[in-house]
Amino acid sequence: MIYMYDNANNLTDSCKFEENNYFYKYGILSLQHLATLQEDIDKLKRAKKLSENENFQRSMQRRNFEKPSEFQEAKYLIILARSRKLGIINFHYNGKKYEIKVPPDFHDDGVTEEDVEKAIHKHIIKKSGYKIVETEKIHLKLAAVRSGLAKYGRNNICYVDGMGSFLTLSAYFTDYDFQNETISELKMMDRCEKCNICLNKCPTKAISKENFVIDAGKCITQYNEYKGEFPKWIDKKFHNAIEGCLHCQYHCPANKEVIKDIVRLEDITEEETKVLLDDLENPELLNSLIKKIKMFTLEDADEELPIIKRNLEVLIK
Ligand code: B12
Ligand code: SF4
Ligand code: SF4
Repeated sequence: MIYMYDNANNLTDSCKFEENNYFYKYGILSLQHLATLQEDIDKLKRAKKLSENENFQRSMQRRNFEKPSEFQEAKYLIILARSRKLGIINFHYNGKKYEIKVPPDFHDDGVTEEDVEKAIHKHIIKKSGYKIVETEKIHLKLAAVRSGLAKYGRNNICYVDGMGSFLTLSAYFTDYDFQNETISELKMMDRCEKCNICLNKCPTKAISKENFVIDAGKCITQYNEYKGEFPKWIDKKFHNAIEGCLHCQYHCPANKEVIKDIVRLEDITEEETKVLLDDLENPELLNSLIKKIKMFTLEDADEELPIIKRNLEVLIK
């Protein structure tokens, strides 16, 4: 694992830790600042800067910065970044080998929610008697930036020193009192001022200079993560990953080092690819395919396999 600290932001050494060879960094935010974060979002809504895309709007409606009613004793939010690796997987099909990218947060790296919670108690809280409650309801990038953990890239994704943008964010309410009221400004990385690579590489022009928030209705991920036919305006050539899209991160200079550290997933054999693409009946091969791609479990296969099949078809057929 390549892991560099360039100390470009205000983080102290105590805000990073390693557990079982996985790297974490965290920020904290006093709940006194929740209203400020909500106002950041509301301002964007009032200025009509957000995409009208239905899926995106549904996701926005589910999110807010309210303290959970069942945990009124909560005092702080812990925002955690866990470094992730780009995955590569070879699909063999009709005598050819296709090397396909699996974005960092789309394949299971074996770390469970329980592992992460244990690591938080061990490395962050450090004392017994305190509770943490995970929340997926908040806008995680905004909380990460406002806590000083991350900065935005022009591509609207968060960057953490040493991890680039290859990370998973999570957040936890806690009753532990960090006695720190600091809140950081909304910041874009300095290097983005003189760089437009992501803007130019985005095949659908979802990134623009006029609106810092991407046009979520134009982002490929909005379509290839879910079931259904691709809209006609998404050219087949635009697709570049088994799910999600990597164009605005792959070519980013802030990811130059982390991109070298890939994880090679096990090759998918001709027969296994045929189970997926040509509906070859074989439960055993289907099982081994699911285990190798590490993107979902057998229980979710009915939902997920048609998505992977459709995505792979545009990449290799
Ligand atoms: C909805 C969603 C999507 C939507 C919309 C994406 C978006 N940009 O909002 C879609 C499906 C398109 C999507 C795509 C992806 N997503 Co997504 N997504 C989410 C989700 C569920 C909510 C995001 C959200 O709140 N968006 C709303 C916007 C308004 O929030 P925001 O960008 O933070 O808004 C602030 C800034 O824009 C800023 N701002 C506004 N103007 C200005 C001006 C300046 C100068 C500055 C500095 C700031 C600034 O202020 C806003 C707040 O006031 C989060 C999980 C979560 N619970 O948060 C994951 C999440 C953001 N996604 C994630 C990932 C990895 C992705 C993909 C990279 C996946 C992939 N490989 O394909 C792509 C990236 C696309 C992109 N370029 O952003 C990660 C991001 C990790 C990281 N490194 O940042 C998250 C956090 C999931 C996770 N648990 O880790 N995603
Ligand atoms: S490609 Fe350039 S502009 Fe885009 S996020 Fe990376 S450094 Fe910033
Ligand atoms: S993930 Fe792909 S489509 Fe979405 S903004 Fe980035 S480059 Fe554009």
